[in-house]
Amino acid sequence: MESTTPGTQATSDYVQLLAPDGTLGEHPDYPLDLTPAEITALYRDLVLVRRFDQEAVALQRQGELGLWASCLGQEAAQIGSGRALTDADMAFPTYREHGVAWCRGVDPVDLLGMFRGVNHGGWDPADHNFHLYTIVIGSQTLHGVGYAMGVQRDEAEAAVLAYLGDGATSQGDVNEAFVWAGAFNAPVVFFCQNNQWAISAPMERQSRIPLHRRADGFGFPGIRVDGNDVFACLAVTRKALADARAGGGPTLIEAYTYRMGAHTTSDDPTRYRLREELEIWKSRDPIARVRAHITAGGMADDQFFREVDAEADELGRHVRKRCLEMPDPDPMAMFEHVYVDHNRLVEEERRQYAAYLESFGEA
Ligand SMILES: Cc1ncc(C[n+]2csc(CCOP(=O)(O)OP(=O)(O)O)c2C)c(N)n1
Ligand SMILES: [Mg+2]
Repeated sequence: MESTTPGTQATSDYVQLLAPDGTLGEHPDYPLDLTPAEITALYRDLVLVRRFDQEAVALQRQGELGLWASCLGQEAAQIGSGRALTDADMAFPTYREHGVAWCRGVDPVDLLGMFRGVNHGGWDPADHNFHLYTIVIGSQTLHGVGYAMGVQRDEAEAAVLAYLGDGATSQGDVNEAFVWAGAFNAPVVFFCQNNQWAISAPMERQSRIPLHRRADGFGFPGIRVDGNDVFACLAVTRKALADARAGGGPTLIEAYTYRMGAHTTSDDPTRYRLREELEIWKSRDPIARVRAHITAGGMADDQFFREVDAEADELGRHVRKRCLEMPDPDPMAMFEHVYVDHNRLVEEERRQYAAYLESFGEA
């Protein structure tokens, strides 16, 4: 069995290119040749997404959002995998993939709508090849496999990236998705962010073996990557997606990372996990190591870092302003798009509700 203390597990069994101190290594199977401009662009992505996420947490604390699921600590896993996608690829997120949404060009403000309770989604998946957030644990992996089987039948030059959490690997839907993906050799990559926790359930309660080894039983490769290393996540996901596009079938990627914040703003992690664990993971911060690498390589000066920070603060202000300006939906809109055709029951409910609203009218 794995170590019983999350965060202290040996980390030598995963693909890592960028060490926590910013030292760049190599891996024979995952070469990555990034220009300084590409590296500083990844840094900017990481910082802006963290700042956006921080603003969303603050908005929830001030009562402007009903709930928020923070991606703090998981930025490298999300930016690395998200930047591996081509425009034609399709991504299926959970509810925490704000960094992937960023890579797909979804306006961050649109991520807030559902959490503010003013819409049921916020963007058109077809505009960004980024599906709506899915809160039902694991079901998006089935949607992803179905989509991938369509891609396969269209003989399109594309692959699917389906996200899931460590807890989701215990879900029936996910195992069924793995069976179908394997049996049909579907062009899908499962990207599991093992953030060590499923709300208060630790990783040890999900599996006796490392999650990436689950793939063996379904007949496709599984690989573990340092989920706090944006370079490694990019290189490993790029290769898996390229294999899928080339007819090589599915891959399960386990991005070994950590949920630095609460499960959601409704959760209090101090009730079930130790402060020391958080400290261990702080030393593996996904942003600090990229900054150290940029600085050591002389790729940018202080002014660059100041500009990125200023841009991040501007993004925070912008998101806050636009969130507060979001119009409340028309209450009657809930009766629209329920059925394609006329439905007697829905019409009756619509009439009753309109009368109820009118009863407040002129009083
Ligand atoms: C089918 C289903 N069962 C239970 C829940 C309640 N639930 C919400 S999040 C969660 C834990 C998910 O953990 P994990 O897959 O590790 O993802 P993480 O939140 O850590 O990103 C659970 C059980 C749900 N949303 N859907
Ligand atoms: Mg988890």
